[in-house]
This record gives sequence, structure tokens and C-alpha cells, in this order.
Amino acid sequence: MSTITVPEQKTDASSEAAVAAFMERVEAQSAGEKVFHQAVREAVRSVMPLVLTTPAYRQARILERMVVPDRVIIFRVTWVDDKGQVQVNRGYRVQMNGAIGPYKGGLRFHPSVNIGILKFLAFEQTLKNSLTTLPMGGAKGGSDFDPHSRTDGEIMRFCHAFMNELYSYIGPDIDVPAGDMGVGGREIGFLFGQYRKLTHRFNGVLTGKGFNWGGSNLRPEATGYGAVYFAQEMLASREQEIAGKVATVSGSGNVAQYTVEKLNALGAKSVTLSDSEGTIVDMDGINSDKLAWVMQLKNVRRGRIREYAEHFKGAKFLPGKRPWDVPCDLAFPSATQNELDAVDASNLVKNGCTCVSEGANMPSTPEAVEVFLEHHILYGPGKAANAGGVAVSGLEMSQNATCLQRTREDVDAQLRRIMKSIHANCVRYGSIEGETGNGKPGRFVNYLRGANIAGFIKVADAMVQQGVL
Ligand code: NDP
Ligand code: 2IT
Repeated sequence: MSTITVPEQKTDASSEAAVAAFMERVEAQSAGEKVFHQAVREAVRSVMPLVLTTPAYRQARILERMVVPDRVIIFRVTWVDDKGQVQVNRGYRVQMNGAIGPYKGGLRFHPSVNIGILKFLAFEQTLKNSLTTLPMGGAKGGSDFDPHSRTDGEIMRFCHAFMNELYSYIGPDIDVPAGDMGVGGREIGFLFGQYRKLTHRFNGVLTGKGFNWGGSNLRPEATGYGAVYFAQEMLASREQEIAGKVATVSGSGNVAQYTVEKLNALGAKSVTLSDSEGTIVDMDGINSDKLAWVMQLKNVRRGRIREYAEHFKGAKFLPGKRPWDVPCDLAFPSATQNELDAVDASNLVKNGCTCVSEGANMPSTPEAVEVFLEHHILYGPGKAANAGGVAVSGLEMSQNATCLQRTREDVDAQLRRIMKSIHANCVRYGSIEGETGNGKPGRFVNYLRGANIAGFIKVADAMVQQGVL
């Protein structure tokens, strides 16, 4: 644990001025990378008071170093589609920071993928991985390849072509990719197969592998389950529980599905899911039978969420809409970045939502976060709330290194322990004297500030200790 003393005060005028000057340089050096600037600004606002009062960080120029990736690999991915046409995509791996462990982070296959998005995700990942308590550096990668409406054969050929380039830059103690949007168990299988063929090695180079060939119990469930465990911890701080609560969930992919599964198991009712076409609302609740149907729809048939409302009468589909004006107690944004803006946040607060646990990475805009903080909502930022996924990836790495597989119960216990520890660290570094959020005097926890500071200190101290690199 660091011996650094963290100043208690909120961000003041001198630190705001330092943030502005710092961001001016970051924006000039990475023109047009808007979501990267957004992620950096959010973290730097939290840590600047600490950096200004810690000469070792300033002398070593830790912040300046943390916003420049260790390296970025960009490559061409050429493959042949089912019609025999040659297709050309861009592949990337951003190795952001390796100070506390091998690079670690997912691969995203989505047409929007560009260097700015991957730098934002890799920067978030660096702080998130630090929070998990496990030794993992930060990375992210992916491609502008759009897996929607591609056949299994096309997905396989694309994944093989992607790995033809990536394999030279990764390895179990170098860089360990995993899934993210558009990359699940099927894609990890194809990627791993090609890595093995090219290198003649069977090792823990990727996480999210199939259980029979080195995967961990509970990795598919881990992000969604973890986001619910984090909400449980936040609610417990106000003597509340999940049971009996109504939840809105966005997305309908890996994270959203297992969020709903855990909410059901704990006695809450999830009433929404969404995809890029719109939102379904089912006020009767998406129970386990309906969730099994959604999993079949999304993971096997690869259909659209609107079909839910055609299948389950009582439910409705809202084309082009997001779930945030549906009344709820708890909200789990689990689709993509900036999917919840200030108007959405105000609607959530107005309708009685008291807890937001982010399954996605940076789903709330800065203005939405302001609304949550102003209203003393229990707001768990993605880098804390969704860290369960990469945490179980870290457990998969240690299982591979020791050639052992932990039981489901064991992994679940570890996941709960890690989410509790992340929560405790957020409380430790994010508590601010004032109101509790229940209108009572006491300490309010700004989880965003806490997560940023706790994640930052571990990486910053490692960088200081390793010298000027
Ligand atoms: P999936 O690809 O499994 O699912 C993504 C879901 O989000 C799909 O339902 C997709 O709909 C929807 N979506 C994508 N873009 C939009 C949009 N612009 N508007 C509305 N819905 C949209 O990905 P995951 O569930 O794995 O990832 C979801 C989020 O969680 C991402 O932010 C990811 O970075 C984050 N995350 C994932 C982790 C993991 O372990 N998988 C770990 C930690 C965070 P459609 O099919 O129409 O595109
Ligand atoms: O954003 C994330 O934390 C992930 N996509 C999971 C990364 C991982 O290495 O498991």
C-alpha cells in the first residue's frame, strides 16, 4: 500500500487551472481523439490535487507519461468473404502502460473502432486493472470489422487474419488480450487457434477461452455479476439491498445478459434491454425464461432485440430510444460509451433512481456524471463497477500459469472479494465530508474520484520505482 497522503479537499481553482493547462497539451498532441480526451480529463481532474502535492509524481512527470501509450501497433487485416471478395480492415493494439504487469485488456470489433476509442479504453483499463488488486498492465485493441450479419466462416477467416499480425506482439507474460464488444467466446476460440498454429505454443495468451481448453469458470458471467456485486456494496453503505428493486439495463450482449441473470438471482426485477436499434420495456420483468430466450436470440441466432417485443406480448419496443426514462431504482448502463447524457441522468434522478452501476466503459457523459454527483446518487463508474470481467481474466491467467482450474464457487468468492476490495478503495480515496446522500451529515462517497485516485497511485508508484522510462 502506498505511503502517499491524499489531500481531502475537492478539486480547487489551482488544480482546475493545472487540469486545463495539462489538457491543452494532451488535446494538441492527440487532435480529434475526443473520447480519449474525455477519459483523461475525468481522471486527471480527480488526481491533480494529489499530483500537485506529491513532488515525486511531478518530478517523474507521471501524468505526462501515463497519457502516452507505451506503444501502438497498427496493421492491415486482409481476408476473403463468402462471396470471394477481398476485404481490408484495420487492426490495432494499444499497449498503454506495463508498469504493474503484462498488458491486459479486451479486443473490440465494431465499425466505430479507431485509435481514439482504443486509447480511451486502454487508459481506462490501466486504472481499472490497477484497482483489481491483480498484477495487470493496461491495453486495448480491436478492429473496425463489423461482425453483424457475418457468417461463422467469415468471422473465423477474419479472426485468423487478425491473429496473423497480432501474434508477434502478445504472449502470456507480454500482453494478454480478451473479449469486448463484438468479441466473445466464438472469436476468442478462432483467435486462440490461429495463435497456437503460428507459435506451436499452448498457453494463457488470451482470456475468455473455452472451459475445456484453459478457460476459467465464470469468466463469461464475471462483468455483469461484478457490476451487480458493486451495486450491492454501494447499496449496503446506505443500508439497502438489491432484493425488491426495479432495474433498467441497456445493451443486450455479454455484460447486459449476466447483469440481468444476477439481478434475477438476487430478487430484483429488470425491465429493459436495448441494442443499437432501440429499447425493449417489459414491466413484468425479464425473468430467467425470458433471459434464456434473449441469450438464444443474441448469442446463437444473432438477432435484434426488437424481436423480444414480438415474442413476449406485454413488452414493447421503443425504436431509437434508450432505457433511461423508464422509472427504476437501479440503472446498469451496459452497452457503450456516452449512451447516457445529462437529460437521461435527470430523468433517472427525477424518477427515483438512487444507484447507477456502469457495466459499460464510460457510458455516462461528463454532464450526466455531474447530475449524479450533484444529487448524491450512488454512482459506480465503469472502471470500478465493471472490473469484475478483467479480474476474472486475471484469475484465468493465474490458473493457466499453474495448470489448475478453480471451481465456480471459488471463482465467485474471489470475484466478490475483489469487488468488495474495489469498493473499499473507492470509499477510502473518494470520501468527502458533507452529507451522506441520505440528507444526514457524514461522508459522501464520490466513487469516481476514489476509483481514479486508488487506480492511479499503484501505477504511479510503480513508475516512480522503476525509474525514467
Ligand atoms: P457485446 O458485443 O456482447 O454487446 C454490446 C451491446 O451493446 C449489444 O447489445 C449492442 O447492440 C449494444 N450497443 C452497441 N453500440 C450501441 C449503441 N450505439 N447504442 C445502443 N446499443 C449499442 O459487448 P459487451 O457486452 O461485452 O460490452 C458492453 C460494454 O461493456 C462495452 O462498453 C464494453 O467495453 C464493456 N465491458 C465489457 C467487458 C466484457 O468482459 N465483455 C468487461 C468490461 C466492460 P448491437 O448488437 O445492435 O450493436
Ligand atoms: O473492458 C474490459 O475490462 C474488458 N473488455 C475485459 C478485458 C479483459 O482482459 O478481460
